[in-house]
Amino acid sequence: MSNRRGPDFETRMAEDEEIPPSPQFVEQATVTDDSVSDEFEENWPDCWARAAATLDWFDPYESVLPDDEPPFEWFAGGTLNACYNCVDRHVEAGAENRVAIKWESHLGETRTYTYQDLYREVNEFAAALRAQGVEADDVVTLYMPMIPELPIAMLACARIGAPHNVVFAGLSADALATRLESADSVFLVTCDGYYRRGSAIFLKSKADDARLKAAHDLEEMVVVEHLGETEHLGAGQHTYEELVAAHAGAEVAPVERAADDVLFLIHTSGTTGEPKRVEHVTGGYLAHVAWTSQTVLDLDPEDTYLCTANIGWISGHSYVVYGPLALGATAVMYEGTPNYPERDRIWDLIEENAVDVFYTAPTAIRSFMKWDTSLPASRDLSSLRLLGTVGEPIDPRAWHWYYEHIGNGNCPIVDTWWQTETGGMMITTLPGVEKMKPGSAGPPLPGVGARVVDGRGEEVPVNEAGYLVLTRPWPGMPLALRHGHRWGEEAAKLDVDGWHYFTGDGAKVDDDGYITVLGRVDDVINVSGHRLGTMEIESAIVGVEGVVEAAVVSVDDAEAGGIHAYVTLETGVSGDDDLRERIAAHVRERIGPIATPDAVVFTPDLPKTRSGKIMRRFLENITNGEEFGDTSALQNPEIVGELESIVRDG
Ligand code: 6R9
Repeated sequence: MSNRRGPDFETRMAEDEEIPPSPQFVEQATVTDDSVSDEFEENWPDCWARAAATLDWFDPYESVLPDDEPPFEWFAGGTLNACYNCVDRHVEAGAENRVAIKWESHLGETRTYTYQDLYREVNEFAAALRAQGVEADDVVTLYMPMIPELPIAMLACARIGAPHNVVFAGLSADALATRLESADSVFLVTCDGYYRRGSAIFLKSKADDARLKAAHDLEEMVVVEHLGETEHLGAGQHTYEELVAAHAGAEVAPVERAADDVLFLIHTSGTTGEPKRVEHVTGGYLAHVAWTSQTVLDLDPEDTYLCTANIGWISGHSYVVYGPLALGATAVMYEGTPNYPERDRIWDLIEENAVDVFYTAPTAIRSFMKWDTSLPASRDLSSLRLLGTVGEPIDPRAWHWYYEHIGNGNCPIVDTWWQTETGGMMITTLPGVEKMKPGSAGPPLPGVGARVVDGRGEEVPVNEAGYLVLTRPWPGMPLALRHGHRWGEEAAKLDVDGWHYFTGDGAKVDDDGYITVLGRVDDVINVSGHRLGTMEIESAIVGVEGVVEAAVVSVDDAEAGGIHAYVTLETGVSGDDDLRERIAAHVRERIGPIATPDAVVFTPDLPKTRSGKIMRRFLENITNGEEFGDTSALQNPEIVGELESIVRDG
């Protein structure tokens, strides 16, 4: 397998420390009975009824999973509405005054929505969307920053059965246009702009650009006046405020959706140049995220919970919005970044709101470590009961820092492995039952089948690296996998018997069945927790005049992170700083700032196999100053040494 792996690979391979959850935690944990795994094993797939039981169904399902062959129709025959489950039922149960969303702006201004407030505004906006012509199954694209109107719009869509298609606000106009086309979406909700580190970013103008670039025109655009600077509104464009006011007090009955009706679309990076469209369905997805919020995040309705993920990505969909709200908990949401206005922003939010459960990413933890340990120490973080991480492997050093400096040595950490494609958590400890091993995510959740195999599909020996495959269907699986698609290019590489999904990750298993995820082994790279496709970035780079070929690799330095691009040029074109800047600008325009290369290396050639495939592995070795292996399979082995000296000598 490729050695796309973190700098701490060796440490993680050697780690064998075990830490039990504290007795105080176990005493109150939602799941404390270790028979739950056996019960799921003996009673599979019916065990997943426990996840479905976290929801209210209009029509009960007839079968948990009618067949063990595709199509996998989880909770077949059941009908429900995700918005009803996240909002109405809590109001009906008398929790109308409980806070659903507590939002803080980049300047510290707060807005609080009780479940009753959420009910009112979601209904009003649902009525407004209907009046704009949105019907069930019409896709509504949401290009919005971290403002309360984003979850409100998601829930309003869910209420009327219109799948949403959230596009991360940091992506460019081109990226939005591609995603509008991919989703065949003619409705867009956006906002005039937002602040990031004190400066305003004008989103509406990016949305207008995307509108011109997309192959089809938009029918309606709704603009939230967040900066209060909405200039010109064209035909078919309305402000959110005006629409909601026009439907003040409106109520819209939640539309009954079949368990496998689509709840939302989301695009992620795959192994091709195009974004990968993933569709999640109402019943299985919601059951999966509600159940894992309850059992893994240990959330109770009384809890206040902070997840730092942006709603533009899957973590925000599942564990800022749907999971916590389905359980009726209080979600804290903030605009901006953890270091603006100050580097103690997160600790401030935790103290102010007496946050019980905190879920973040290793990249954020590494920044917190770098910033200053005295910052969290100066705050009262004693409300915290459980910590979680997601997005990339966490090295034991960062794990220990998190455990000691944030959790005060008594909050369990759940290191949750999952993906856009899985919808919800798949591999993690159950915090009240299982010991933690820093650096290792843990065993597969009860009911989840995961194996680490070699290229022939054989299970690899304990503690040896192999490919991580999921071997059983799960409720949160997306539409394509339900219907038996193999997500071709990935599945085709492995020869595994029976139904399986290849995750694109490398991993190893220890003798307790704990899985340590080692990182991506396909053409997807993980840069500071952002998932990016090498092909996507390379296609953008070759779009620059004078460029012939490009290959990008990720930098292993966990703190610096980043992307290096190796680029060949047309004869006569000079590789200078001006061209470097044009390349960077073009990537920003095509994808967004997160994909911009940190270094561009001009080279006469790229290392290639005899069949002409670029061997990024050698470029990774060069970038990261590692030994490179056997180059004899290359058609141009001499280029590896040449490139090494180009990089070394700057
Ligand atoms: C939820 C999310 C998925 C990829 C995944 C893997 C990496 C996520 C991880 C982890 C090690 C963990 N990843 N959680 N690696 N330990 N706890 O991040 O979705 O953006 O689709 O990324 O992230 O490489 O394949 P997504």
